[in-house]
Amino acid sequence: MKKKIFSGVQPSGNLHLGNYLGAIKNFVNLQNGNDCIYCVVDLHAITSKQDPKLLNLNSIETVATFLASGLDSKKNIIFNQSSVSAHAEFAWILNCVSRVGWINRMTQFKEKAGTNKENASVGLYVYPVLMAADILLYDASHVPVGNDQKQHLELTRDIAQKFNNDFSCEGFIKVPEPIIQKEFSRIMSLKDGQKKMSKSDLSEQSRINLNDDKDTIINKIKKAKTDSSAFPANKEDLDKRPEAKNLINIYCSISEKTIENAISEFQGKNFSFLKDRLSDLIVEKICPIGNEIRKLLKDKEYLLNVLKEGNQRANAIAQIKLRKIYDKIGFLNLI
Ligand code: AQP
Repeated sequence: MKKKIFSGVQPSGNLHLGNYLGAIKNFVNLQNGNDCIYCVVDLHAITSKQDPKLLNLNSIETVATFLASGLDSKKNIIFNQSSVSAHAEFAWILNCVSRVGWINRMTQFKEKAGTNKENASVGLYVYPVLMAADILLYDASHVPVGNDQKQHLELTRDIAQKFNNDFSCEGFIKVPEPIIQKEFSRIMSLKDGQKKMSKSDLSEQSRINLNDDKDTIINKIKKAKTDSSAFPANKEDLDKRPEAKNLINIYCSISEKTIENAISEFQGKNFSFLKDRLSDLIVEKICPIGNEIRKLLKDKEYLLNVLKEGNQRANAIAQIKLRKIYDKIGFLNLI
């Protein structure tokens, strides 16, 4: 049966290998045979401070990355969140449905706010509610995300169910299912195997950007952190060694090999052998995407038109749902 897919990516910096392997690769596979909506979630991006000029450029580059990775703008709706006002309007309603205790449990807020929680934006705190609004507005049946978003998806389901209970409208807000890859769904920093690869990490060496050139990729993998022990002998040994595990995970995710196969392939060899093979593989997979991103960015008009068309299509769906939501709540629906 056709799935209704919704997912988004923040234009908060260069997209990286983690975004690709954890999310975008999945978006591309899902576009065949399903109704897919992919959003440049710029409202989410401003939960952390953004330079306005960079935010503008990053939004355009995110669309270029979607297309360069293989998404088809005719098959899918590709749009930017701030151009469809229903997202912010529905998020307010869901802020009133959600419970503070639920939001307090979100671990991503704790990680991102760090030790200075008092200084984090209120937007960062209620970010998962906006994410719920994004998904529920389109009656999405499935949401492909990286493992780091699993908790937010569970919250989205709770919010959907509470809305239906509060307004006695069972089934009106569709309760979505997550699509999370079973393996390799969390790609870690190249500098710290316990920290996820992230756009906002201050160290460029911590991630492979999708627009990195061949030499940069080779250099980053060469400098990626490993440990001084011999190559892991088995899966149990690998599990105790986060940096080695991350490099093998990336290798397996791209080559679509199993961990067991990779361990036997590299057994008895040193890490530089794995790093050479891994660089070759990443260059082969990622450089064509980077080249295509650079080519697409030469025609910004085209990229803006992709968004404009997507915005219209998304807005048409979102407005109909929002009016129905207003009716359920008892707002005077005078527009
Ligand atoms: N390291 C990762 N491994 C696997 N999946 C990942 N995703 C992000 N990082 C990894 C997945 O990519 C999709 C888009 O993510 P996002 O840009 O909307 O937000 P994020 O998860 O906050 O990504 P970053 O890179 O960490 O951004 P910043 O630093 O700006 O906060 C999501 O499906 C996510 O799961």
